[in-house]
Amino acid sequence: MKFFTTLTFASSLLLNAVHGHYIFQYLTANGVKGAQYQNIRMNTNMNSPVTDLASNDLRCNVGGGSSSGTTTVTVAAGSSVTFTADIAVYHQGPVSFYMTKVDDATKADGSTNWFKVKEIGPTFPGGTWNLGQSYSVNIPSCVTPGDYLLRIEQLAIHNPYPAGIPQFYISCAQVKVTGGSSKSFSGVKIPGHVKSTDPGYTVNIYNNFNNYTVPGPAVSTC
Ligand SMILES: *[C@@H]1O[C@H](CO)[C@@H](O)[C@H](O)[C@H]1NC(C)=O
Ligand SMILES: [Cu+2]
Repeated sequence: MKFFTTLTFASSLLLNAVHGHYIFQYLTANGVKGAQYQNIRMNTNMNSPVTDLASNDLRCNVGGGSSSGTTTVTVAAGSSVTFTADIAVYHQGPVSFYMTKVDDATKADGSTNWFKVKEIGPTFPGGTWNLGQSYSVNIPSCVTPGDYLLRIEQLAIHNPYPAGIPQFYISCAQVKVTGGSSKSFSGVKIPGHVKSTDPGYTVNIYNNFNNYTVPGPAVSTC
């Protein structure tokens, strides 16, 4: 058993090194695509995913707990922003977007409450996932103006669970929202937003896959 564990670990390290995982590195806001990591916090874990459901790295990826040179981009409430990865997403799974209201996006560590603003699940029949290189989200039109961390999460299902542990591919953008209204959403803490018992986390997507609930809280709407 020990042998197999070690072997599996070693081969997954090898796999991570060999196949290039996708990292969301670019943010398009106001119709302008920013430079690499200009408005997205840089990670320090190469292209490895986060898999520990209790880790603070689930907030903004490993190394993304501080801004380290990333600047904050001003965006209007209601406008569309897009995250673009270096290569297209190829592991099947849902995409979610979260926001957290902060005093200063360049200083925030993501320990404040996060609310979900959009989720992209599979389409049925067939259970087809939206795999792409760019994913867009509208900043809700009703949010309180000010600084936010805006987070994308792609949860790569690795069946069968629990031998295959889902992988989180995460990036956080720093935005300053203008306009809007005065709505504030209660939100949830990260880590803690996804549980190891969530059907959308443990599901086998190759066997009787007829419905799917994206993990995390319900989408907050205006
Ligand atoms: C599919 O629906 C059933 C019945 O409501 C539910 O028990 C199950 O957890 C759902 N599966 C997923 C993956 O969301
Ligand atoms: Cu992989």
